[in-house]
Amino acid sequence: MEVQSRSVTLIGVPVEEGSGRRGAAMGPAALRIAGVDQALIDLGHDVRDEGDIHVVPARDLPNHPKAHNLRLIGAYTRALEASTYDAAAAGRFPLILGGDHSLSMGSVSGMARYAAEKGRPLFVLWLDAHSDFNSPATSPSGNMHGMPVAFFSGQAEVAEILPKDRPLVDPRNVFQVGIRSVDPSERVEIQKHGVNVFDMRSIDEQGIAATMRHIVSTIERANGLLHVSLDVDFLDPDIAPGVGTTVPGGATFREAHLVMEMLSDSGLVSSLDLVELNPFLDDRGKSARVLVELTASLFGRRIFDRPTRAA
Ligand code: Z70
Ligand code: MN
Ligand code: MN
Ligand code: MN
Repeated sequence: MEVQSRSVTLIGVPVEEGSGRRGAAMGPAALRIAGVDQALIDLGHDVRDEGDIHVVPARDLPNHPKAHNLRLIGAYTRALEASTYDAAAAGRFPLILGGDHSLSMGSVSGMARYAAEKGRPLFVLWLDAHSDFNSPATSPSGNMHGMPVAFFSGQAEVAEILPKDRPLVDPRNVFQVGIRSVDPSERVEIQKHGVNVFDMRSIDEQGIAATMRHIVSTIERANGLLHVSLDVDFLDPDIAPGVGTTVPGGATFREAHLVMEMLSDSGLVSSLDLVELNPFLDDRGKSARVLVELTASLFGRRIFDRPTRAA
C-alpha cells in the first residue's frame, strides 16, 4: 500500500509560560534535531517548515491572578490560530511543534474555524495524562496549559483572546485517552459537558485497539475532521522522561504506536500537536526521538503493510 502523500506545514511554538516551569520552549528545536522533517520527507511527504512563531504580550488583554502569563499566552493563541487556519485552508496539514499545551488553545481554534467553513464537525483526540479542562476559576495552579480543552469548548472565558463568535469545539466531540490525573473540579466539568474520557483503567480493561476502533468509527459516521493533540505525558515516563509532569502508568511504546497506525489507516487526521516536550529534562534526546517515531507512524510508516479494508 502506497502512503498517501501529504503536504505538511511545520509550525514551531516555543511557548513555556503556560506550564509554570522552564524548558518546553526548547521543544521545537529538539524535535527538529531529532529529524521530524526528514522522517516525513523519507515517507514521501512534501514538508515546509515555517520556523517558530514569536510574539509579544497582547496589550489589550488583562493580567489575571489565576491565568498566569495571560497576555503572552493570548498572543500565542491568536498567532497560532491564524497560522493553523492558513495552513489548513491552503490544503496543508498543520503539524505544530510545541511548546507547552496552552498552544492547543490556538491550534484547535484554528482548525475549528477551518472545519466550520467546510461545514464539517471537528473532533479532537486528546492523548494526555491530564484532561486539561480547568478554567481560571477552577485551576489549582493558574497554569494555562491545564486549560486548553475548556478554552476551545467555550468554558474558560476570561478575556477576549479570540472573537466572541469564534467556532467552538463541541465537548462531546472530544475524546480523551490515557487520562490518569484529574483535578476534582475537572472531574465535575468534563462529565457535565459530555467529554468522552477513556482513562487508563478503561484502556487496561478494553485494550487500546478496541478503544481506537470505537473512536474512529464515531468520527467516520459523522464525516468529521480530526485534530490529534499528543502530550508527552500520555506516554509512560520510562519511554518518555522529557516532560515537566511525569505521571506513572502511561501508554507503552507499543500502545502508542498502535494508536498512530490505526489513526493513519483511518485517513481522518487533519492536524497534529506535539506538546510538553521538555528537552532540559530529557535523557539524551530519547523523548524527542519517540515523538518523531510516533509522528512517522501517523504519517504512514509501517513494519509491514496491512490489507486495505474493502472500499
Ligand atoms: C493541573 C493544573 C497539567 C499538563 C500538567 C495540571 C495540568 N491539572 N497539564 N501538565 N500537561 O494545574 O491545571
Ligand atoms: Mn505560571
Ligand atoms: Mn496536556
Ligand atoms: Mn499532561
